Amino acid sequence: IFIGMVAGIIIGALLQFIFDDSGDLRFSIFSVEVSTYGILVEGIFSTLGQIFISSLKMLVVPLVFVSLICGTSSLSEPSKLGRLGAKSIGLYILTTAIAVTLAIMGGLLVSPGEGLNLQSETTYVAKEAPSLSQVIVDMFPSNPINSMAEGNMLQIIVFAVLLGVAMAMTGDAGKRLAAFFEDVNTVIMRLVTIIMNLAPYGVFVLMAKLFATIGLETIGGLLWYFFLVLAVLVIHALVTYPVLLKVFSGMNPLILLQKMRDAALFAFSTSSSSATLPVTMETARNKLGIGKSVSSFTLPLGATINMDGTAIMQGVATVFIAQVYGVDLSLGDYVMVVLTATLASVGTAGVPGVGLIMLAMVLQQVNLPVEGIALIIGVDRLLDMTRTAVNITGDCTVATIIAKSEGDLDEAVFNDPDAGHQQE
Ligand code: DAS
Repeated sequence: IFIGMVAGIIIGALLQFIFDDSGDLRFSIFSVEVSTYGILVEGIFSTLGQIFISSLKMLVVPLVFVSLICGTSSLSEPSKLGRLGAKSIGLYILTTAIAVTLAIMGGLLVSPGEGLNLQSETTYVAKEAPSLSQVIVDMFPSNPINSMAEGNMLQIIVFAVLLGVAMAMTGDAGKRLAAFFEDVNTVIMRLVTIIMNLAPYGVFVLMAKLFATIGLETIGGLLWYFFLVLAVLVIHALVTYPVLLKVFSGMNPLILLQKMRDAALFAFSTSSSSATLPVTMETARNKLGIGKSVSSFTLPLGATINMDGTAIMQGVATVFIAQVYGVDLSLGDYVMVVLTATLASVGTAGVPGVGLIMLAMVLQQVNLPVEGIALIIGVDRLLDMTRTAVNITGDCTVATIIAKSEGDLDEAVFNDPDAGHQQE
């Protein structure tokens, strides 16, 4: 993907150099009958780029619907849903909501997309902010099939969770259906992998078109966006988590961060919370002293529904894209972004690049141009690696807090700097 990005930037910049803004050759070396620029940039790059973006959007509804059904139907056995479930889900939602709020505040403070005023193919008017009670009423679908057809993600999420809970409470029939959805989920995740394998080519054409048509000031905005996401990720990992750990468990945050190093590096290199889960579990048990009953429940749950890093990217990206396209989002819209990004991270499986697919959903929900993803997709891989490391750090922080509150934390192991190394 990185090579695709660099190649796209080079080709795009070359095209910008050879052709002027109206698409004519800057130097009349030879008379070109059909404008190469038109065929290349408006034709091939634009078409292929739109196909790639559409294929990302294509996955949103099935991915969220099925992965949430699988998540809730396996989760909501009454035994599991007890205190542990309530604490885990409560803390995961809390940390993710803090993450998105930090991201939006950062975006409004730094305003990375200010003054870039790109025109999107269709004009976007931010819809008037619905009242909070209306937002809650609108979350419940009167026609779930219509919600899917419209891509109304909050309604799809609510329907999937209710269906999952009902399945878990319907004995054999529910178990058969859950097994069916597990298979569908496996196939859809394969489809996600296939699409993400096309990402290098998709990123190439998107970046080539972008850099052939945008001005230097937008590149500046892109760099602001990139470093702002990194900054909020670092703040969330080094401030929010340590404060929450200290306040809710009294344990030493520096020890946790130091012990998370290996797992965080693994997450960084794989960009996948799910792939990192075995390492996260080993770190939790052998280095942090978190008992089996808590770690075996909260960490798999966290790898699936707790993605603070992803929510941070989505918060900053939404503000950036709104600014770039000159759309003024209202406070109600930002509340909707917090809600959707938090719920989106619930429906996001921990695989590379899936946070970007969910971003399409957040943008749709606040009526922003989804093609704005083309602006940031080129730098997303490096951000994905960093936010995945933040995602699993959040999982371990919450697991430590819950283990302490459940009396399932071996503090001697937690405070022993060499714990867990003996086994290696
Ligand atoms: N890479 C995802 C994860 O595994 C997060 C993302 O795509 O944002 O956590």
